[in-house]
Amino acid sequence: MKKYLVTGAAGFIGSNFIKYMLRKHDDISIVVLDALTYAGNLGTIKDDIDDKRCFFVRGNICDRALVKELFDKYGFDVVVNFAAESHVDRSIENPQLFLTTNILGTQSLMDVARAAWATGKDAQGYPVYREGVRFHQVSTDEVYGALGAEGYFREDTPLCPHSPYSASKASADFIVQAYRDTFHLPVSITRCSNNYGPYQFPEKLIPLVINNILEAKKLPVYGRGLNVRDWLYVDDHCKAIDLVISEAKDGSVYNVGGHNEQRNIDIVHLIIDIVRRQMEQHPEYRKFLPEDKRGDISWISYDLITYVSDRLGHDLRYAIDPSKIKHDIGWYPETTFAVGIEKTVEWNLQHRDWVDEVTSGDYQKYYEHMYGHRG
Ligand code: NAD
Ligand code: TDX
Repeated sequence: MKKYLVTGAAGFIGSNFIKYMLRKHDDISIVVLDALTYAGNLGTIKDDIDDKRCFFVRGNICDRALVKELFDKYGFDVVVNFAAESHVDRSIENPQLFLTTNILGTQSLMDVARAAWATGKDAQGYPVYREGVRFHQVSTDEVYGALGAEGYFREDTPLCPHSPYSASKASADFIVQAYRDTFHLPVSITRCSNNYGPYQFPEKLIPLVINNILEAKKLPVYGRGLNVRDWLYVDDHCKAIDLVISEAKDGSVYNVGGHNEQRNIDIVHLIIDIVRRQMEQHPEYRKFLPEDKRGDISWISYDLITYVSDRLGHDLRYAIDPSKIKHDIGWYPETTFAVGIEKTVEWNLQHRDWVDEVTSGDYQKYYEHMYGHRG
C-alpha cells in the first residue's frame, strides 16, 4: 500500500486530486495536511475523509515539528505538495504570505522528507533514500512569465515570473531542483495551465463570473478582456499528476495543458450564454436567481460586463506545449472545454450551499476591497 501525504487538499485542485486517487486506486492511503485558510474547506472533502483510507490533519506546511510527527506516524512514500497561496490578485496585496507559504513551506516539507527517507550515503557523500519515495511539487505555467501573440511554454523555457505569486512558485521550483541536485532527493514537478471545475473558490475568473450572474451582480473584466489563458479541466490535471508520480523519472519536469487558449472576454461571453440557456431550458433553475429577477431573464446578457482597471503586471498570454508529457507518458486531456465549462456551470448551480459556505467568511469584505473602487 502506497502512503501519500497530500498537502492543501481542502482546496480546489488538491480536493479533486484526492477524490480522483481514491476512485482510481484501492491500494493507497492518504493523509491530508491543510491549514484551512480562507481557500480550504473541510466540507469539500467530508466524504473522502469518511473513507478509512484517508485522514485529515489541520496544520501548516511550515510547521516542521508537525510534519515530522506525521512522517514518523505514517511513513509516507510520496508527498504531493498542493498547499499554497494561489490567487495572483491577493499576492499583489500581500506578497509576504505568498513567499512564506509557497517557498519556505515547500522547503520545510522537503527538509523533513529527506531526513525521514534517507537510509545512508553513497561514496560521494550524497544521501541515499528508501526505494520508491518521491516529492512531487505542483507548479504552474505562470513561472515562465508571459507570451506575446505567438509561441508556447516548453519545459526548457527560462523561468521569468512577474507577479509575487508566480515568483514564489518559481522560487519553489528552483528550491525543489536544488534539493534534487544537491541532496539527490527524488522529486518531480508539474507545471499546469489554468484549471477550472468543481470546488474552485469563487475569487477565480470562471466561478466568479458564474456566481456573479446567479447573484445578478456585474461581471468585472480586467483591462479590455484580451488576456489569454490556457484552460484545463481539473480532473485532467489530477490524472497527469498521478501519472507523473508513478511513471516519470526522478527529477522530471512536465508541462500540463490541453491546447485550449481562450481570451477572458470570450469566456465571460460563453458563461453568460450558457447560464441564460440553462435558465431558459430549465425554468426550475431560476430558483437560484434573486427572487425579483426570475421572470424576465433578458438581463442575463453581455450588459452585465463591466470593464475595470487592469491587474498590475497582468501577464498577456499563457499557452502550454504539452508534447513532452504526451510523448513520454501518454497523457492527454479527456474533457473538452465545451463539455467542461457546461459541467462547471451546472456544478455551481447544484452546489449553492457550498458556495454560500465558502463565501460566508471574509469574502464579501475581500470582494468589496478588490472590486469596490475599480470603475
Ligand atoms: P487553492 O487556493 O484552492 O487551495 C490551496 C489550499 O492550500 C487550501 O486548502 C489552503 O487551506 C491550503 N493552504 C494554504 N496555505 C497553507 C499552509 N501554509 N499550510 C497548509 N495548507 C495551506 O489552490 P488551488 O487552485 O487548488 O491550487 C493548488 C496548487 O496548484 C497550488 O500550488 C497552485 O500554485 C497550483 N496550481 C494552480 C492552478 C490553478 O489554476 N488553480 C494551476 C496550476 C497550478
Ligand atoms: O474578476 C476577474 N476578472 C478578470 O478579468 C478575475 C478574478 C480575473 N480576471 C482575469 C485575470 C486573468 O487574465 O481572468 C484571468 C484569469 O484570472 P484568475 O482566475 O485569477 O487566474 P490567473 O491569474 O490566470 O491564475 C490562475 O491560473 C494559474 C490560478 O489562480 C493560479 O493559481 C494558477 O497558477
